[in-house]
Amino acid sequence: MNELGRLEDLPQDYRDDLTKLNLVPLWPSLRALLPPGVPARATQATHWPYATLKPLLLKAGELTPIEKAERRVLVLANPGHGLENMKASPAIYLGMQLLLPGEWAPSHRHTPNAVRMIVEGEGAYTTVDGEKCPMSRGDLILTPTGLWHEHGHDGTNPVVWLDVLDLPLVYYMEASYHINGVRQTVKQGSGDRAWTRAGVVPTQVFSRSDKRYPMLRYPWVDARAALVAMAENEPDLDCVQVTYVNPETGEDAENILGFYALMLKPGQTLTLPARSPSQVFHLIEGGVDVSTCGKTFALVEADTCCAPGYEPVTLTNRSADQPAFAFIADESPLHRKLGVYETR
Ligand code: GTQ
Repeated sequence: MNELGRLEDLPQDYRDDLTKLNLVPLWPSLRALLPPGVPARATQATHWPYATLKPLLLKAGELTPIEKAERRVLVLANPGHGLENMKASPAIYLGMQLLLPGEWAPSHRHTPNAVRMIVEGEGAYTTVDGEKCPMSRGDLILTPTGLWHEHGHDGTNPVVWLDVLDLPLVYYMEASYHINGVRQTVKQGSGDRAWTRAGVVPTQVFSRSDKRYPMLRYPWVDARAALVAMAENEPDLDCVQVTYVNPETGEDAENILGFYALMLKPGQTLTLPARSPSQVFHLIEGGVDVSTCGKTFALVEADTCCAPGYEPVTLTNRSADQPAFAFIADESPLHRKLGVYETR
Protein backbone atom coordinates (compact mmCIF):
# COMPACT_ATOMS: atom_id res chain seq x y z
CA MET A 1 0.00 0.00 0.00
CA ASN A 2 1.48 3.36 -0.98
CA GLU A 3 2.16 6.07 1.61
CA LEU A 4 -0.39 8.85 1.60
CA GLY A 5 0.46 12.53 2.04
CA ARG A 6 0.61 13.84 5.61
CA LEU A 7 -0.97 16.99 6.99
CA GLU A 8 2.53 18.41 7.59
CA ASP A 9 3.24 18.07 3.85
CA LEU A 10 0.74 20.85 3.17
CA PRO A 11 1.75 24.54 3.43
CA GLN A 12 0.52 26.15 6.65
CA ASP A 13 -1.31 28.97 4.86
CA TYR A 14 -3.26 26.40 2.81
CA ARG A 15 -4.17 24.48 5.99
CA ASP A 16 -5.26 27.72 7.67
CA ASP A 17 -7.47 28.59 4.68
CA LEU A 18 -9.13 25.17 4.89
CA THR A 19 -9.71 25.46 8.63
CA LYS A 20 -11.32 28.91 8.30
CA LEU A 21 -13.82 27.45 5.83
CA ASN A 22 -14.52 24.29 7.93
CA LEU A 23 -12.79 22.08 5.37
CA VAL A 24 -10.47 19.12 6.06
CA PRO A 25 -8.27 17.14 3.64
CA LEU A 26 -9.19 13.45 3.68
CA TRP A 27 -5.94 11.79 2.64
CA PRO A 28 -3.91 12.32 5.86
CA SER A 29 -6.68 10.52 7.81
CA LEU A 30 -7.86 8.03 5.22
CA ARG A 31 -5.93 5.02 6.58
CA ALA A 32 -7.03 5.73 10.16
CA LEU A 33 -10.68 5.93 9.10
CA LEU A 34 -10.53 2.86 6.88
CA PRO A 35 -7.68 0.68 8.16
CA PRO A 36 -6.61 -2.34 6.12
CA GLY A 37 -8.47 -5.61 6.81
CA VAL A 38 -9.65 -5.08 10.38
CA PRO A 39 -11.23 -2.06 12.09
CA ALA A 40 -9.48 0.02 14.73
CA ARG A 41 -11.09 -0.72 18.11
CA ALA A 42 -10.89 1.37 21.26
CA THR A 43 -12.73 -1.34 23.25
CA GLN A 44 -10.31 -3.19 25.53
CA ALA A 45 -11.06 -6.61 26.96
CA THR A 46 -11.89 -5.62 30.56
CA HIS A 47 -12.88 -7.55 33.69
CA TRP A 48 -14.97 -6.08 36.52
CA PRO A 49 -14.78 -8.54 39.45
CA TYR A 50 -17.89 -8.29 41.62
CA ALA A 51 -15.91 -8.81 44.82
CA THR A 52 -14.02 -5.53 44.32
CA LEU A 53 -16.99 -3.58 42.99
CA LYS A 54 -19.57 -4.57 45.60
CA PRO A 55 -18.02 -2.84 48.65
CA LEU A 56 -17.75 0.41 46.68
CA LEU A 57 -21.37 0.12 45.57
CA LEU A 58 -22.50 -0.48 49.17
CA LYS A 59 -20.39 2.52 50.20
CA ALA A 60 -22.29 4.61 47.62
CA GLY A 61 -25.41 3.50 49.51
CA GLU A 62 -24.00 5.19 52.64
CA LEU A 63 -22.59 8.26 50.88
CA THR A 64 -25.46 9.13 48.55
CA PRO A 65 -29.13 8.88 49.47
CA ILE A 66 -31.39 7.67 46.67
CA GLU A 67 -33.02 11.12 46.40
CA LYS A 68 -29.59 12.53 45.49
CA ALA A 69 -28.89 9.84 42.92
CA GLU A 70 -32.24 8.88 41.35
CA ARG A 71 -30.36 5.83 40.08
CA ARG A 72 -27.51 4.74 42.37
CA VAL A 73 -25.19 3.22 39.81
CA LEU A 74 -21.47 2.58 39.40
CA VAL A 75 -20.74 2.50 35.69
CA LEU A 76 -18.51 -0.29 34.34
CA ALA A 77 -16.47 1.90 32.02
CA ASN A 78 -14.01 0.65 29.43
CA PRO A 79 -10.62 2.38 29.88
CA GLY A 80 -10.07 2.14 26.13
CA HIS A 81 -12.95 4.54 25.52
CA GLY A 82 -11.98 6.93 28.36
CA LEU A 83 -13.74 6.30 31.66
CA GLU A 84 -15.69 9.58 31.41
CA ASN A 85 -17.43 8.33 28.26
CA MET A 86 -19.04 5.53 30.28
CA LYS A 87 -19.06 2.86 27.59
CA ALA A 88 -18.23 -0.83 27.86
CA SER A 89 -18.15 -0.94 24.05
CA PRO A 90 -19.24 1.37 21.20
CA ALA A 91 -22.94 0.63 21.78
CA ILE A 92 -23.07 -0.95 25.26
CA TYR A 93 -23.37 0.83 28.60
CA LEU A 94 -23.05 -1.26 31.78
CA GLY A 95 -23.94 -0.14 35.27
CA MET A 96 -24.27 -1.88 38.64
CA GLN A 97 -27.27 -0.45 40.44
CA LEU A 98 -27.93 -0.65 44.18
CA LEU A 99 -31.36 -0.33 45.76
CA LEU A 100 -31.67 -0.55 49.55
CA PRO A 101 -34.74 -1.82 51.41
CA GLY A 102 -37.55 0.74 51.33
CA GLU A 103 -35.93 2.86 48.63
CA TRP A 104 -37.69 4.09 45.53
CA ALA A 105 -36.14 5.06 42.18
CA PRO A 106 -38.86 7.25 40.63
CA SER A 107 -40.67 6.71 37.36
CA HIS A 108 -39.15 7.91 34.12
CA ARG A 109 -38.85 6.90 30.51
CA HIS A 110 -36.13 7.48 27.97
CA THR A 111 -35.12 6.81 24.41
CA PRO A 112 -32.29 4.31 25.08
CA ASN A 113 -33.36 0.69 25.62
CA ALA A 114 -32.37 -0.92 28.91
CA VAL A 115 -32.39 -4.37 30.48
CA ARG A 116 -31.66 -5.42 34.04
CA MET A 117 -29.87 -8.67 34.90
CA ILE A 118 -30.46 -9.31 38.59
CA VAL A 119 -27.21 -10.02 40.43
CA GLU A 120 -28.05 -10.31 44.11
CA GLY A 121 -30.84 -9.93 46.66
CA GLU A 122 -34.59 -10.54 46.85
CA GLY A 123 -37.62 -8.32 47.34
CA ALA A 124 -37.02 -5.59 44.77
CA TYR A 125 -39.11 -5.06 41.67
CA THR A 126 -39.28 -2.89 38.60
CA THR A 127 -42.60 -1.62 37.33
CA VAL A 128 -42.41 -1.38 33.52
CA ASP A 129 -45.38 0.00 31.57
CA GLY A 130 -47.63 -0.79 34.56
CA GLU A 131 -46.37 -4.36 34.94
CA LYS A 132 -44.76 -5.16 38.27
CA CYS A 133 -41.72 -7.36 37.59
CA PRO A 134 -40.24 -9.07 40.67
CA MET A 135 -36.44 -9.32 40.66
CA SER A 136 -34.60 -12.56 41.44
CA ARG A 137 -31.05 -13.64 40.72
CA GLY A 138 -30.55 -14.24 36.97
CA ASP A 139 -33.90 -12.77 35.87
CA LEU A 140 -33.79 -10.53 32.81
CA ILE A 141 -36.19 -7.57 32.82
CA LEU A 142 -36.66 -5.39 29.74
CA THR A 143 -37.15 -1.65 29.77
CA PRO A 144 -37.51 -0.97 26.05
CA THR A 145 -37.34 2.51 24.58
CA GLY A 146 -40.11 4.83 25.69
CA LEU A 147 -41.66 2.62 28.42
CA TRP A 148 -42.18 4.05 31.92
CA HIS A 149 -40.12 2.34 34.60
CA GLU A 150 -39.43 2.71 38.30
CA HIS A 151 -37.73 0.53 40.90
CA GLY A 152 -38.93 -0.33 44.40
CA HIS A 153 -37.78 -2.61 47.21
CA ASP A 154 -39.98 -4.33 49.84
CA GLY A 155 -37.28 -6.76 51.02
CA THR A 156 -34.77 -6.64 53.85
CA ASN A 157 -31.36 -6.81 52.12
CA PRO A 158 -29.61 -4.71 49.47
CA VAL A 159 -30.49 -5.62 45.90
CA VAL A 160 -27.98 -5.23 43.07
CA TRP A 161 -28.55 -5.56 39.36
CA LEU A 162 -26.62 -5.03 36.16
CA ASP A 163 -28.07 -2.40 33.82
CA VAL A 164 -27.31 -2.95 30.13
CA LEU A 165 -28.28 -0.04 27.89
CA ASP A 166 -27.65 0.99 24.29
CA LEU A 167 -27.06 4.49 25.67
CA PRO A 168 -23.66 5.11 23.98
CA LEU A 169 -25.20 4.61 20.55
CA VAL A 170 -28.38 6.58 21.21
CA TYR A 171 -26.32 9.39 22.77
CA TYR A 172 -23.99 9.40 19.76
CA MET A 173 -27.08 9.71 17.54
CA GLU A 174 -28.04 12.82 19.58
CA ALA A 175 -31.29 11.07 20.39
CA SER A 176 -30.85 10.41 24.14
CA TYR A 177 -33.26 12.11 26.54
CA HIS A 178 -35.59 11.27 29.44
CA ILE A 179 -38.96 12.38 30.79
CA ASN A 180 -39.90 12.15 34.47
CA GLY A 181 -43.28 10.66 35.35
CA VAL A 182 -45.54 9.93 38.27
CA ARG A 183 -45.79 6.70 40.19
CA GLN A 184 -47.38 4.11 37.91
CA THR A 185 -50.60 2.30 38.62
CA VAL A 186 -49.84 -1.40 38.58
CA LYS A 187 -51.97 -3.36 36.08
CA GLN A 188 -53.17 -6.91 36.58
CA GLY A 189 -51.24 -9.65 34.78
CA SER A 190 -47.70 -10.25 33.59
CA GLY A 191 -46.15 -11.18 30.24
CA ASP A 192 -44.08 -14.00 31.70
CA ARG A 193 -47.28 -15.67 32.98
CA ALA A 194 -49.20 -15.11 29.71
CA TRP A 195 -46.36 -16.20 27.40
CA THR A 196 -45.56 -19.24 29.53
CA ARG A 197 -44.21 -21.78 27.05
CA ALA A 198 -42.40 -21.60 23.74
CA GLY A 199 -44.60 -22.75 20.85
CA VAL A 200 -47.95 -21.52 22.18
CA VAL A 201 -48.98 -17.88 22.43
CA PRO A 202 -52.05 -16.18 23.94
CA THR A 203 -54.89 -15.57 21.46
CA GLN A 204 -58.01 -13.46 22.12
CA VAL A 205 -60.76 -15.15 20.05
CA PHE A 206 -58.79 -14.98 16.80
CA SER A 207 -56.51 -12.03 17.39
CA ARG A 208 -53.00 -12.14 18.71
CA SER A 209 -51.42 -9.54 20.96
CA ASP A 210 -50.39 -6.33 19.23
CA LYS A 211 -48.02 -5.34 22.04
CA ARG A 212 -44.60 -4.42 20.69
CA TYR A 213 -43.04 -5.83 23.88
CA PRO A 214 -45.33 -8.63 25.12
CA MET A 215 -42.78 -10.10 27.52
CA LEU A 216 -40.92 -7.82 29.92
CA ARG A 217 -39.57 -10.33 32.44
CA TYR A 218 -37.67 -13.52 31.57
CA PRO A 219 -37.37 -15.57 34.78
CA TRP A 220 -34.02 -17.29 35.23
CA VAL A 221 -35.67 -20.56 36.29
CA ASP A 222 -37.20 -20.82 32.79
CA ALA A 223 -34.07 -19.87 30.83
CA ARG A 224 -31.97 -22.24 32.93
CA ALA A 225 -34.46 -25.09 32.52
CA ALA A 226 -34.44 -24.55 28.73
CA LEU A 227 -30.64 -24.81 28.64
CA VAL A 228 -30.55 -27.94 30.80
CA ALA A 229 -33.23 -29.56 28.62
CA MET A 230 -31.32 -28.65 25.43
CA ALA A 231 -28.14 -30.22 26.79
CA GLU A 232 -29.98 -33.40 27.79
CA ASN A 233 -31.88 -33.58 24.51
CA GLU A 234 -28.78 -33.27 22.35
CA PRO A 235 -25.72 -34.46 24.28
CA ASP A 236 -23.35 -33.62 21.38
CA LEU A 237 -24.53 -30.01 21.13
CA ASP A 238 -21.54 -27.71 21.55
CA CYS A 239 -23.18 -24.33 21.87
CA VAL A 240 -25.94 -24.72 24.45
CA GLN A 241 -27.32 -21.23 24.13
CA VAL A 242 -30.69 -19.47 24.03
CA THR A 243 -31.55 -16.03 22.71
CA TYR A 244 -33.99 -13.82 24.61
CA VAL A 245 -36.65 -13.10 21.98
CA ASN A 246 -39.99 -11.41 21.60
CA PRO A 247 -42.29 -14.49 21.85
CA GLU A 248 -44.73 -13.07 19.27
CA THR A 249 -42.24 -12.31 16.52
CA GLY A 250 -39.20 -14.46 17.31
CA GLU A 251 -37.09 -11.32 16.84
CA ASP A 252 -34.49 -10.18 19.34
CA ALA A 253 -36.12 -8.94 22.56
CA GLU A 254 -34.88 -5.39 21.90
CA ASN A 255 -33.95 -3.45 18.77
CA ILE A 256 -30.28 -2.65 19.24
CA LEU A 257 -28.60 -5.08 21.66
CA GLY A 258 -28.94 -8.87 21.75
CA PHE A 259 -29.28 -10.96 24.93
CA TYR A 260 -28.44 -14.64 25.41
CA ALA A 261 -27.95 -17.27 28.10
CA LEU A 262 -25.21 -19.85 27.61
CA MET A 263 -24.56 -23.11 29.42
CA LEU A 264 -21.10 -24.66 29.51
CA LYS A 265 -21.09 -28.33 30.37
CA PRO A 266 -18.66 -29.58 33.05
CA GLY A 267 -15.11 -29.11 31.78
CA GLN A 268 -16.31 -27.73 28.44
CA THR A 269 -14.25 -25.32 26.34
CA LEU A 270 -16.16 -23.37 23.71
CA THR A 271 -14.57 -20.98 21.21
CA LEU A 272 -16.82 -18.29 19.80
CA PRO A 273 -15.53 -17.21 16.38
CA ALA A 274 -14.44 -13.64 15.71
CA ARG A 275 -17.55 -11.64 14.83
CA SER A 276 -18.03 -7.93 14.24
CA PRO A 277 -20.12 -7.07 17.38
CA SER A 278 -18.61 -6.41 20.80
CA GLN A 279 -19.94 -8.54 23.62
CA VAL A 280 -20.33 -8.67 27.38
CA PHE A 281 -20.27 -11.75 29.63
CA HIS A 282 -21.85 -11.86 33.08
CA LEU A 283 -21.47 -15.08 35.05
CA ILE A 284 -24.67 -16.28 36.69
CA GLU A 285 -23.48 -19.65 37.98
CA GLY A 286 -20.15 -21.50 38.21
CA GLY A 287 -16.58 -20.56 37.29
CA VAL A 288 -15.51 -19.71 33.74
CA ASP A 289 -12.25 -18.57 32.17
CA VAL A 290 -12.79 -16.06 29.40
CA SER A 291 -9.85 -15.66 26.99
CA THR A 292 -9.67 -12.98 24.33
CA CYS A 293 -7.14 -10.46 22.97
CA GLY A 294 -4.29 -12.32 24.71
CA LYS A 295 -5.90 -11.97 28.16
CA THR A 296 -7.64 -14.53 30.38
CA PHE A 297 -10.20 -13.48 32.98
CA ALA A 298 -11.09 -16.04 35.68
CA LEU A 299 -14.77 -15.16 36.15
CA VAL A 300 -16.49 -16.15 39.38
CA GLU A 301 -20.21 -15.73 40.03
CA ALA A 302 -21.50 -12.16 39.49
CA ASP A 303 -18.36 -11.08 37.59
CA THR A 304 -18.68 -9.18 34.33
CA CYS A 305 -16.26 -8.73 31.42
CA CYS A 306 -16.33 -7.42 27.88
CA ALA A 307 -14.62 -8.24 24.59
CA PRO A 308 -14.22 -6.09 21.47
CA GLY A 309 -15.58 -7.21 18.12
CA TYR A 310 -13.49 -9.05 15.50
CA GLU A 311 -11.78 -11.20 18.16
CA PRO A 312 -12.47 -14.84 18.99
CA VAL A 313 -13.42 -15.57 22.60
CA THR A 314 -12.71 -18.88 24.32
CA LEU A 315 -14.80 -19.88 27.33
CA THR A 316 -13.76 -22.69 29.66
CA ASN A 317 -15.85 -24.11 32.47
CA ARG A 318 -13.34 -24.67 35.29
CA SER A 319 -15.52 -27.23 37.02
CA ALA A 320 -15.21 -30.91 36.07
CA ASP A 321 -18.61 -31.83 37.52
CA GLN A 322 -20.90 -28.76 37.47
CA PRO A 323 -22.33 -26.81 34.52
CA ALA A 324 -21.74 -23.06 34.31
CA PHE A 325 -24.22 -20.43 33.14
CA ALA A 326 -23.46 -17.04 31.62
CA PHE A 327 -25.57 -14.12 30.47
CA ILE A 328 -24.30 -12.50 27.27
CA ALA A 329 -25.18 -9.12 25.77
CA ASP A 330 -23.91 -8.11 22.33
CA GLU A 331 -24.34 -5.66 19.47
CA SER A 332 -25.55 -8.24 16.91
CA PRO A 333 -29.05 -6.83 16.24
CA LEU A 334 -27.48 -3.43 15.54
CA HIS A 335 -24.80 -4.87 13.24
CA ARG A 336 -27.34 -7.03 11.40
CA LYS A 337 -29.80 -4.19 10.88
CA LEU A 338 -27.03 -1.95 9.58
CA GLY A 339 -25.70 -4.67 7.28
CA VAL A 340 -22.19 -4.71 8.79
CA TYR A 341 -22.49 -8.01 10.72
CA GLU A 342 -19.77 -10.50 9.87
CA THR A 343 -18.16 -13.68 11.15
CA ARG A 344 -14.49 -14.33 10.38
O1 GTQ B 1 -32.61 2.36 36.13
O2 GTQ B 1 -33.63 3.69 34.78
O3 GTQ B 1 -27.86 2.49 34.82
O4 GTQ B 1 -32.23 5.47 33.52
C1 GTQ B 1 -28.79 4.34 33.68
C2 GTQ B 1 -29.91 5.09 33.36
C3 GTQ B 1 -30.16 2.88 34.99
C4 GTQ B 1 -32.59 3.20 35.23
C5 GTQ B 1 -28.94 3.24 34.49
C6 GTQ B 1 -31.15 4.73 33.85
C7 GTQ B 1 -31.28 3.62 34.67
